Formats: sequence, structure tokens, C-alpha cells
Amino acid sequence: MSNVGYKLVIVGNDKAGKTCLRYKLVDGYFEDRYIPTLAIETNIYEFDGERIEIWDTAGQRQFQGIREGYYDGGDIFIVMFDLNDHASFTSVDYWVNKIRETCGDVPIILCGNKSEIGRVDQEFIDHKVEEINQDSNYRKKICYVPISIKNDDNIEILNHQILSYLKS
Ligand SMILES: Nc1nc2c(ncn2[C@@H]2O[C@H](COP(=O)(O)OP(=O)(O)OP(=O)(O)O)[C@@H](O)[C@H]2O)c(=O)[nH]1
Ligand SMILES: [Mg+2]
Repeated sequence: MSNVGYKLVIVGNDKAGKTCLRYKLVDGYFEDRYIPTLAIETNIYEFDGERIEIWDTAGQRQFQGIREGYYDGGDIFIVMFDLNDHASFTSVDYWVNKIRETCGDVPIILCGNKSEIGRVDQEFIDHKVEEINQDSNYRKKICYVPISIKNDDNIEILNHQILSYLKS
């Protein structure tokens, strides 16, 4: 196991599923209840011998201004939205901009959650990824991973994507 470890920061609108992803990665279970995160919660998990510290930030608007303080030193970010909530998809630009304002050119994974009930059109998502990646000020390109934490879909793929960014 590496001693150094990495910092993974999860951002996105409230109720997107950030805390559920943390529970899934750390303990492997799905939490059905919604308990809003207040500012920040952290946990460490291991994947493929790497130690990854998850910083699970609060999505609710009232934490704006506080949560950006937790981005500092982030090695990788997940911008999560709810595939069943178009407003959370519309907010993706906001989250990407906040990360880049704070941390510059860092790896970002766009993650659409609740794919088992998801409705945001794939074409919109592809277009958004392309648009973000056209910004030539940033060398690191974002990628998209749809997941369902509830059904355990693509969690393994997400983990591999995280590692591949961290090691590149
Ligand atoms: N159907 C479905 N529900 C999910 C899934 N993932 C999370 N949820 C539900 O979505 C709700 C919100 O999840 P949280 O993880 O608490 O949301 P959050 O993004 O941490 O919200 P904040 O802490 O307020 O920013 C909970 O009721 C979860 O059970 C999923 O894959 N499918
Ligand atoms: Mg939360």
C-alpha cells in the first residue's frame, strides 16, 4: 500500500448521491435515506493498493463559500449529478468552474448517478463533455462515467478511471 495517498473530492448539487458514493466506496453498502452533508465528511478507502482519502462536500447552497476551502490539494475531483434531475446536470458548469478557479488544471470525472432511473439525454451529456474539453487553457480532459450506486452499476469502472487519472 502506498503511504502517500491521494485526495479525491466529490462535488455536485445536493441529493446527487455524493455521500452514497462515499459509503459505497468505503463500506460497499447503499444508503437509502437522505441525510444532508453539513460542510464536509471524509473517509479513507483503498483500491488496488492505493490509499484514497474521500472528501465528501455539501451540495446545499448554504455551504457555498465554505466548501471551496476543502478543494485545496485535491488530486482528483468527481462532479456528480443526478440523471433524474435536470437542474443538477445544468449545474455541472458551475462545479467545474469552481474546481478550476480553486485548483487549476486537475483531473475531473463527470459522474451521472441514478442511471437505473436516469433521464438526462445522452446527447446533452456528450455535448457538455465536448464543450468543457474544448477549453484549451486546460490540458487535463474530463471523462464521463454513468453509475447507479443503488444497483452497483459501473462502480468498478469508476474506481479504475479514478486510478488511471491518478497514475497518469
Ligand atoms: N434511485 C437511486 N437513488 C440514489 C442513488 N444514489 C443515491 N440515491 C439516493 O439519493 C438521495 C441523496 O443521496 P446523498 O448521497 O445523501 O446525496 P448528497 O449528494 O450527498 O447530498 P448533499 O449531502 O445534500 O450534498 C438518497 O436518498 C439516496 O438514497 C442511486 O443510484 N439510485
Ligand atoms: Mg451528502
